[in-house]
Parts: sequence; C-alpha cells; structure tokens
Amino acid sequence: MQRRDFLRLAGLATAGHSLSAQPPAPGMNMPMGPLPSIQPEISGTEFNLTIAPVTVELAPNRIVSTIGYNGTAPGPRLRMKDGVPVTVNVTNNTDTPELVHFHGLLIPGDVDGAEEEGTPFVPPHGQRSYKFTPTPAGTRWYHTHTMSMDDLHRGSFTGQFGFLVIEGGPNPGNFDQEHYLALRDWEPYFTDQPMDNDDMDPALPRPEKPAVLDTRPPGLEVTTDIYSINDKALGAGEPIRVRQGERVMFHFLNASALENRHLALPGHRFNVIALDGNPVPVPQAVDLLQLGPGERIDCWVEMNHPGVWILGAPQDPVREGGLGIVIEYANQRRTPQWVPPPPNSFWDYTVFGKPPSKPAPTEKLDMVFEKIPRGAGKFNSFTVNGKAYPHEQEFLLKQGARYRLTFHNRTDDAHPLHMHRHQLEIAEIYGKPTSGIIKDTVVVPTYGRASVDFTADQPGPTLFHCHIQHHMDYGFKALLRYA
Ligand SMILES: [Cu+2]
Repeated sequence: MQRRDFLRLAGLATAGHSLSAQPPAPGMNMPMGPLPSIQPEISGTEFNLTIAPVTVELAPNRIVSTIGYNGTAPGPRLRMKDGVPVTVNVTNNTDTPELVHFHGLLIPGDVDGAEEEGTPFVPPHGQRSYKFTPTPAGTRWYHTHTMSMDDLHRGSFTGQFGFLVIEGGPNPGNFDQEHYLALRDWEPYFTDQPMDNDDMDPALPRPEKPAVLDTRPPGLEVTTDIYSINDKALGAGEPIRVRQGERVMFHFLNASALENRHLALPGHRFNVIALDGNPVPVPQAVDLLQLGPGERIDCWVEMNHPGVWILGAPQDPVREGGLGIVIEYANQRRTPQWVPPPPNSFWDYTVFGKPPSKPAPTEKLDMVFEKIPRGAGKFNSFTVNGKAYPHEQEFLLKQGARYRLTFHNRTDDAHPLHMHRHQLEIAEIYGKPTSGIIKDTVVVPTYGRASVDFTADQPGPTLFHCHIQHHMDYGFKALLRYA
C-alpha cells in the first residue's frame, strides 16, 4: 500500500460518504493520535445488558450513530463458565421490541433469543431476564435477533453484538497476548448493483448450478463501504504491539450482517485451533482466513517477521475502507505495510478435519435453497425446498436421532448457514468428505453442496437460517420441530 493511501485511510477522509458534519480539511487527514478502543469484559453469573443508542468513533471525523449494549459497540465481552448457571438481565431503552440471541450455545428455545423458537421479546422500555446454563466451552457471541426487513437501522445492521466466552475448554497452550477482534461494517445502503462477492476459489465445484439460470432482473442488495475491527477503522485505533518471538492468540468474529470476509497478515500464518469456538481435529497453519457472518476463528500467530504490518482484508476497497488493524513490532517505526497473501491461497474447512471413520447417519434431511429475483426496487426473496417460511411440517425431528442434513445452494451467492441450539459436524463440502469439524455456521459456496451431521438432542423448535440479515428476513430460514 502507498503511504498516501494509508494516510487517507487513517483519517478515513475520503472513503464513502461523510459521516460527520465537519468535512476534513485537506492535509489534515492524520489522526491526532490513536483513539483508545473500548473493550470492557464482564464475568460472573449475573450480567446486565442495556440496549440503547450509542455513538461509535470509528476514526476522527467518523462517528456512527447506532444502537448498542451498555454504551458501546461491540458490547462488553461476557465471560461465563461452562455448566455454571447465569442470569442475563436485559433492559431495552429503545422504542422497539428486542431480542438477545446467544449464538453457539446449547440452550432451550425460550431463552435462546429467537422469536421463532418462542423466546419472548424484551419490550420497548422494558426488561426481561434470561436464565440458562451456558455450554459448551469456547468462543461464542451474542447479538440481536430481530428482523430488519427494509429498515437498515434495525437488527444486525446495528451495533448490538459482542463476544461471549465460555471457559472450561481444552488448554489452548501458552501465548503471550490475546485479542478479541470483531469484523464489522457500518452505514449500509441499498444498491441495485450485483454484490462484489468476496467468494472462495472459483475452481470450487458447483454441483447445484442449474442448467438454465433464472435471468429475471435482480432485486435490491445491501452494501457498505465503511468497515472496522471492533470499534476502530484501520489506522485509527491503537496498533497491536508485539515483540519478536511472541505468540499472539486471536479470536476473530465476523459480526457483519452482510458479507463473508477474508483476512491475512503479511509474512505470517494463522495457526487455527478452533472454528466457531470448537477445537479442530487437525490444527493447521494457513495464510488466509475466511469468516462468514456469524463465524468465529481462534488462532495464534508466531510473531517472527519484524516490521509494521496491516492485518486486514485482502480486498483493497474493504481494507482501505477500514477493515484492518496494525501489528507493530517493538522498535519498528515505518509506515504499516500491506502485502497480498500468496496467490492461490483459499479457505478450505476440510484441511482442519479428519477422514470420515463412521458410516453416515441413516436419517436424512435435504434443504434446497433458491433465490427469486424480484426486480427493481424490491428485495430478492428466497425459498427453502420451494416454499416460503414457515414450512409447517417440513422438518420434523425424532428426538435422539442423528441426521445427515444436505444443503443444496442453487443461488449465485455463498451463504453462511446457521443452525440454532445444535452443533453441526461437517461431513462433506467442496465435494470432499471430512469429519470432526464442529460448527454452528457453515459457508456453503455459490452453487455448492455441503452435508452436515447433527444429533437431535435439544427438544423444542429450532431455527435455521442464512446469517445475512436481508436473506433471512426475505425467506432464507426454516423451523425444525421435534415430533
Ligand atoms: Cu444468505
């Protein structure tokens, strides 16, 4: 990256539309100094969350107004212990009903935080307590689960998200420092342009590509050009200061309502130890990470390439729009450098898996996803198995049975598919069989197919949906029920 570009970035002076009443003066793009990042953590058994309007200072002259938890966005990191009951008291200081979803936890539907599963709303200017026993251990998160429809100031377009850490998992080994980094975008807007899909390797198989494509005019999409990690755009916050030889643990979360993202750190590899908070069977070092909305990756990096580097999104407009953070080695004073990841780097879940050793479950479920282009000024809608939500009796589960669920993605997007209250073990993806990778959200590539296995051991209605907000709102969801 050119120095000029970085300076532009650091001040975020020209990226996108101005968020500030004060236009930055030419030559005044340098920040006054790094802005402090707010990363509160709360631990224990009783948690208080207040939902209310907040401002987020992404960079000098870049202040976003949104809704958050306890006065910040991201909200406080909640630290719980595996198997130790907690109470989360939620106060809603807004004019609309709210829901807090605890993403990746195996808890009953009435406290999971989805209306479809029977969780009651937190009324406007009211209060509600959620009591549950957090499990399993690992990096989870919490976020609002309301619908947005055509209101881009609601649901997961707001700042209502935060990490939720459940202690009690396997020892991740020694490390010198630890960072929780949530990827976000802000100020979404409607577009009729096809999305610049930050997709995976174009050589991936496309077994679900229809012989005849639907050529009706597409409808609206939602996009953005302002990004951050936690509450700071690239260059605006404190760098992560490291020393040569240190091991740094990163907990990444894609808290975007919109898009799958990639991350790279020039000259370094990410040693991935857990996906969606669950330890992987085969930890591996990779050059490039991919996180769909809702996904988490725990990984450590050995700091063995001194310099000042940008840990950020490989896509230039995304990184330059703020999706990155500076890694600064001790006694290094140069301008932060970006170098694209090695060519042919791509994300593949199966490198972290084992060969399958057990026969496939005999109970089968199939979900076919299709997009209905709606034309100018309307949102595209989605169907599951040819029908709109709610699929009254489509997905009926036998308690205790193990299922093989196959996703058929007949759309031109890669979708992050999330199952509530259950864990999904990837059985096949990209045409490759695997086992032992336990997820709650799986990105199924464009026109791709994937199979996951799960055990129906969490009675009650269970929500399944795409984690892209406007896909979910316009039909990309289903309710699984126990017989
Ligand atoms: Cu989707």
